[in-house]
Amino acid sequence: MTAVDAGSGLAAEEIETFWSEGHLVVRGVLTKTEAEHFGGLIRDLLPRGLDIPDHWQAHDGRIKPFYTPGNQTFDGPDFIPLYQNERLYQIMSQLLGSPNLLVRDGSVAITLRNDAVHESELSQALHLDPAVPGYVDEFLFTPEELEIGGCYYFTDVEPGGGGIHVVPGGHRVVEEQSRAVPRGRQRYDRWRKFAHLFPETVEVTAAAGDFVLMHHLMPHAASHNRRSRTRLAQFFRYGRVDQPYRVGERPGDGPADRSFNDLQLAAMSPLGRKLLGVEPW
Ligand SMILES: O=C(O)CCC(=O)C(=O)O
Ligand SMILES: [Fe+2]
Repeated sequence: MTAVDAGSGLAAEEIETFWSEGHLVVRGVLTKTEAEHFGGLIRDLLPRGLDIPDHWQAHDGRIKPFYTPGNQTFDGPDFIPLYQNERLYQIMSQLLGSPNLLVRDGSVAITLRNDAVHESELSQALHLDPAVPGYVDEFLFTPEELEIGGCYYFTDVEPGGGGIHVVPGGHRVVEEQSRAVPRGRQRYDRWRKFAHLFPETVEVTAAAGDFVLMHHLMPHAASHNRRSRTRLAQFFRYGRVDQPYRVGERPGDGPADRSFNDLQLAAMSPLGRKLLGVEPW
């Protein structure tokens, strides 16, 4: 598994690895203390009585909390530092070729041990989370269209520990397969039924505080956690402010009229205010 230290931006060969593999582990974006802190916030989302709210999702030991019904974005004041992390921002702007970025998503996953025997180690269908709305016929493959997402691990994820699965180089196959036909964005039922193209996947193991970077056309899926340690993760996606599609149009978008209260605003740095769209770049 390719991994780099987050001390500064990525080196030229690390950037090359990201473009060729479509994923990269950036080590130590958070300190161990920070990872423990944010992991604690996620543990605290679980109701003390362990009754999983009706509006949350729970599949095969993977619990997906919802902040409010229909809304997976955890962007309360305590979570704001993760959106505006300086090192992650630096890396994202290197890869996206612009300092002027926006951040979205903020969904959380808690993957508990699951001993059930399944045909596949994946607990989700292999899927893309593309930054291109489903009604669009063609991907543009421009830097403006690109989104780079991924997740923080707040716990150490060892093999079989519920790590996200990816397909090294899979984003390039998605591009080739889309370019090969007219209306490539619509291929394989809008790129929702393509698992047969990728029989092999790789689990991304990493440590608490690492960030798993992923190209938005990277095929990926959650996996069963066969270990005692619960996997805690939170997902973020960065794109350029000149992205052709607006908030509210793309898969995974929340409502277009996103607004923040005084406590959220108080937690935002000058960078965070721009990344979260409160102030223009
Ligand atoms: O939890 C994971 O490892 C992956 C989750 C994911 O890709 C999703 O929910 O879209
Ligand atoms: Fe996903």
